[in-house]
Amino acid sequence: PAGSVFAAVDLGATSGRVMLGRVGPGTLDLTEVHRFPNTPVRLPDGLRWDVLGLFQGVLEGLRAAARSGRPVASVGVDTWAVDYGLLDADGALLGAPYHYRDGRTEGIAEAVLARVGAGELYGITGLQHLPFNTVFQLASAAGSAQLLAAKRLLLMPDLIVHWLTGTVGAEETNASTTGLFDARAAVWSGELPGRLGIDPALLPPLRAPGDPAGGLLPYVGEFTGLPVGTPVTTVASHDTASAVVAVPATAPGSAYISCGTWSLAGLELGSPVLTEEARAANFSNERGIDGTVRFLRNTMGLWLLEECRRTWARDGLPDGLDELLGAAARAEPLTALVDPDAPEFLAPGDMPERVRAYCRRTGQPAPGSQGAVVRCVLESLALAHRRTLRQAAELAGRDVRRIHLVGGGARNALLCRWTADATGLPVVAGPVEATALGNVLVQARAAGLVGDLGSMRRLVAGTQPLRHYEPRDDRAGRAAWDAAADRLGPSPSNP
Ligand code: LRH
Repeated sequence: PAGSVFAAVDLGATSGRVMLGRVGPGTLDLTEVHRFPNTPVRLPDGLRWDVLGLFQGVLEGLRAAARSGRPVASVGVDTWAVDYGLLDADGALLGAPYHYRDGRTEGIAEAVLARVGAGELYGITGLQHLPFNTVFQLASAAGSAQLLAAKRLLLMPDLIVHWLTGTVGAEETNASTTGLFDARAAVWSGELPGRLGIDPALLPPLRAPGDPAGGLLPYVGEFTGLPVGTPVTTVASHDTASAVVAVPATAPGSAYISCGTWSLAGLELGSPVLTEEARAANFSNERGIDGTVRFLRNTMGLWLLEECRRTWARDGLPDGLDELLGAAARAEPLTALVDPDAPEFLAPGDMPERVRAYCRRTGQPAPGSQGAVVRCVLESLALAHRRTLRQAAELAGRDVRRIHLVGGGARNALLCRWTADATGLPVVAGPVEATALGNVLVQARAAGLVGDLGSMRRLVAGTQPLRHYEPRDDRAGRAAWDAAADRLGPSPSNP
C-alpha cells in the first residue's frame, strides 16, 4: 500500500500502545501492533510507575512494528504529562518515577506559594494549579538523597526517547506542564528554579515537535529488528498536545474535549490568557505545536468510571462496560451529582463509595445501584464539560458553536450524548485514537508529507470515522440540564 509508515508510541495512564500510522496524499490510517497494561506499583514510600515494564512494552511494540514488514520511517513517543525520572551523573535512573496520584505532594503547594505567590507563578507559567504539577513534586522531594544525586530530570516521554536513542532533551509541549516553563517566552523560566531551590541544570535543553531526537541505539535495533539509527522524531510528547493536533476541527467556533482518564476541555488560542480571572478559574495555558496555546482546564475524566469498575471487579460485581452503560441509560436522570473536580476523587480507591459519600455529605440521595452510580458519574462529567467550556469561551472572549470530543471518551455514546444535551451544542465524537494520530502526523510533517495544522486536521476529518450528536431541543430537557448545572455550581477555585 502507498504511503510512508510511522510508529507512534503512546503511553496512557491505564495502557500503553504502539501504533503504525500510514500517511500519504489523502491517506491516514492506524494499525495497533501492540497494547499492554500500565499497572502502577505501590512501594513503601509511595505509588510508582513501572517504567521498566513500560519500556519493555515499548520495545515489544517496536518489534511488532518491525515484524509488520513495512519499513518504519521514524518513531515518536508521547505519554501523560508532569511526571519524570531523575538521572544520576552516570546517566542511570534514580528510582522508579512517582505516579502523579501519589499523595506525597499533599500540602506542598502551600509551601511553594509562600515563596512565589500564586498570582506571580501564574503570570509566568499560565498553568492550572494541580497538586501534582512537576514543580510541586520536586518541592516535595527537596533535600532528599535522590534529588541531591540527580543531574538530569527527564519527563516521561523524554526518558523513553533517551533510552531509545541516548539523547537528552525536554520537549516543549510537555515542559509547559511542569510549572517551571515561561508560557509567553516558551522557554524554561529563568527565575523560578532558583527561587524555588531547584537546580536549573536539571532541566535539559528544549526541543520542539518535529525536531530530530536521534536514532535507535544498537541494543534497540538488536531487540526489535528495526534498523539501528532509525530516526526518532520529537512529537508533541504531551499526549493531550498530540490529541489536539488531531482534532478534526475545520471551522472556527470549535472547542475540544480530549477525554480519557482526564477530560481536558478548552480552546486553541494564538497566545496565552494570563489574566487574574483565568487564574482564579484555574485555567491552563499549555503549549501546542506551531506556537498554539491549549487554553483548557484539566478536569477529572473517565478515571471516575474506571476506578468504579476496578472496585466492582475486586468485589466480584459486574464490571463490563456495555452492561454498565446499559444500566446507566435505564437509571433515573439527574438525581444525584458530584463535582468531578472534588479533591477526594484524585487518589485510587473505592470510587463507588466515595461517590455515595459525596452525595450524602451534600444532602443528595446516594445512588444505590451500579447503573445509578454510572449515571451520576457520566452526567456529572457532562456538566463539568459544560461548566469548563462556557468558562473557557467567556475568559477567552470566544464563541463556541461545536464541540469535538476525542480520545477514548468518544466511544462512550452516553457521555457524548449527555455532553451535547448539557451544553446545548453539537458534539462531533472521534477520533478515538487522536493522540496516536497526532503523534503520527507530526512525524509525517517532519518528513515533508503533510503541511500546516489546518491541512493535518482536514486529513483527519476526511479519513477518520466521526459520530455526530445533536443536542436535544425540547424545552423541558434543556431546563433540567440548566437546573442541574446550577446545582453543580462553579468549579472549585484556585488557592
Ligand atoms: C492526560 C494528561 C493530562 C495531564 C495529566 C497528568 O493523559 O497528560 O493532560 O494533566 O495527564
